[in-house]
Amino acid sequence: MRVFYSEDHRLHFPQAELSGGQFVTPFERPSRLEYILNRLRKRQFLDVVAPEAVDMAPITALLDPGYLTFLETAWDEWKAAGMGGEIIAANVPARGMHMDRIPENIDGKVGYYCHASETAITQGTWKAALSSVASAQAAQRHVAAGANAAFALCRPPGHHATADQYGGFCFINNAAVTAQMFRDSGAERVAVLDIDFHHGNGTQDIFYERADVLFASLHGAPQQTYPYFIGYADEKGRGEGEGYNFNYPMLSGTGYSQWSAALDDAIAKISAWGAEVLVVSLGVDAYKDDPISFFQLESDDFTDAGRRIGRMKLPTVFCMEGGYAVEMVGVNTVNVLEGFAD
Ligand code: Q9C
Ligand code: ZN
Repeated sequence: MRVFYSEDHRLHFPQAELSGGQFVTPFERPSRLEYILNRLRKRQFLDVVAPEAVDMAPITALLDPGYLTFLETAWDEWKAAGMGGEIIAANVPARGMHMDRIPENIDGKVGYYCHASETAITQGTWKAALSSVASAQAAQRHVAAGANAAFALCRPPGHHATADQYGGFCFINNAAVTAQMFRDSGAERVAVLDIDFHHGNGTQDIFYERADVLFASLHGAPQQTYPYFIGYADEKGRGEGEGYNFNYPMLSGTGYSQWSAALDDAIAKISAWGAEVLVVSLGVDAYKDDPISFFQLESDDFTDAGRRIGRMKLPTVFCMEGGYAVEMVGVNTVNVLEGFAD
């Protein structure tokens, strides 16, 4: 399986994440990818290539152009306004306020385009986010050209980013861009399967009213974890999209028997629908020792999950999402890929 990876992810390394009332070293850090690359090498995934330059056209077509301009210019505006440190959202539109009037002041704009203040923007964030989506695009082209699978080793991750909001360590929704590119290259039915521990709110939102991209997500129940305000089982899509969104929220302590039953159900939905291609939002934070999650998956369970996904026999792009038990993030990620290829 070919792996697409850009060194430019390093340009995004915030010093601080607001976590439990304190600033901590961000959980989403560059070393995550070192562990994954080392494990790939060890397990003979030697076909690792840098992506070509990002193709902006499918990104501006799918996402909000004002949001993209904001991401591109936010750092300079923040500095020009005389603010130090890193960009952190402090004021967000809440119940009873205007949701659709964009402030002029950069501090206000940050709140408008952000949904969770743990995620900081730094000088290199925009370039890193573009390099991340470039890997997803290269993986999509590789599979559209006939490969049966590819792994986009994306960082920063993407599934929490909507068309016009960042948060949850995500800025550009790599999996959503990948799915749309499959549609543009002729696939009629594209499925996105999100096995990251957290609900893929961004991907759900982008395709919520569409019947051509089916979304299924296995995740921690929103009453117990981020993103808290979305991810319930009764969110089934809207309008034309009704019946094409499947959420599997699960409570703290969930182990592989329950998790894999949800996976099997999602796989059955995707297969019954007749998906032609699959995009997997591959987070491995369902692991038992993940520092910010509460499922109980063992490393071998990831191999088994990959095997179940592989039995669909669909052309597949894996996009890296979360996973923060840094020593094991490599093993668990590569286990999914090995199970898939079995
Ligand atoms: N104090 C992904 O896995 N909450 N994003 C962090 C830590 C946000 C996770 C809580 C979690 C975002 C891609
Ligand atoms: Zn996650």
